[in-house]
Amino acid sequence: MLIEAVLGDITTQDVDVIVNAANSSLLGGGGVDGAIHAAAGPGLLAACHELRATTLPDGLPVGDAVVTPGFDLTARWVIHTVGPNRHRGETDPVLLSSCFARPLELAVGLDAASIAFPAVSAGVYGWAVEDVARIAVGTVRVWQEGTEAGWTPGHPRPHGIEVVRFVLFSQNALDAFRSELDRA
Ligand code: AR6
Repeated sequence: MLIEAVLGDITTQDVDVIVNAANSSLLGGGGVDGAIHAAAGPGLLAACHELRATTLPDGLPVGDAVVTPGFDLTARWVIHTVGPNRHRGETDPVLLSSCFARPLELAVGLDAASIAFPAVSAGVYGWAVEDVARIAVGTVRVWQEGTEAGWTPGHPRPHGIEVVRFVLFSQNALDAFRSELDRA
């Protein structure tokens, strides 16, 4: 499984799944959330309204994740997660770690081979991008080790994920993720 970091716009990534840094309402916002809704078209907002009307009447809890189709995006699926908001005192790294682990679990259930993440909580929600990078890269590595424990090549793979891509919107964020990836 390749774990990589690139500079770019997550909405144009040619991957099976992109992850959205949403809010609990799931009904849109600014930042990467606004960009994903704009690129996916109105079907995405309608799907989010449907989730709120059915399985998520109180919204999506912080650290959890939910799947919708990708509509007009190249990505087949969007996995929406809600990062912890430092401005509301949500400083527990376990909550942020869950924003990377839960989408990976859901992506396995979708038979996805590739998934792209933004720097969840590093914008409006006020986390330092260095902290997000450390938690994100650490979580993906721990998830991979746990999932592949006991697997020997030649036997069926425990998951189909081949590429985990962090898509960063600034050079500063890219540097933070690359420096974590360079750590052995
Ligand atoms: N592609 C990749 N990364 C992006 C893009 C893009 N097109 N646009 C912004 N980023 P934020 P949060 C980066 O604020 O901190 C929304 O209003 C951005 O530079 O989008 O989790 C939601 O509705 C930053 O590094 O998400 C919530 O209310 C990172 O994505 C709230 O913001 C995350 O910034 C969530 O705040």
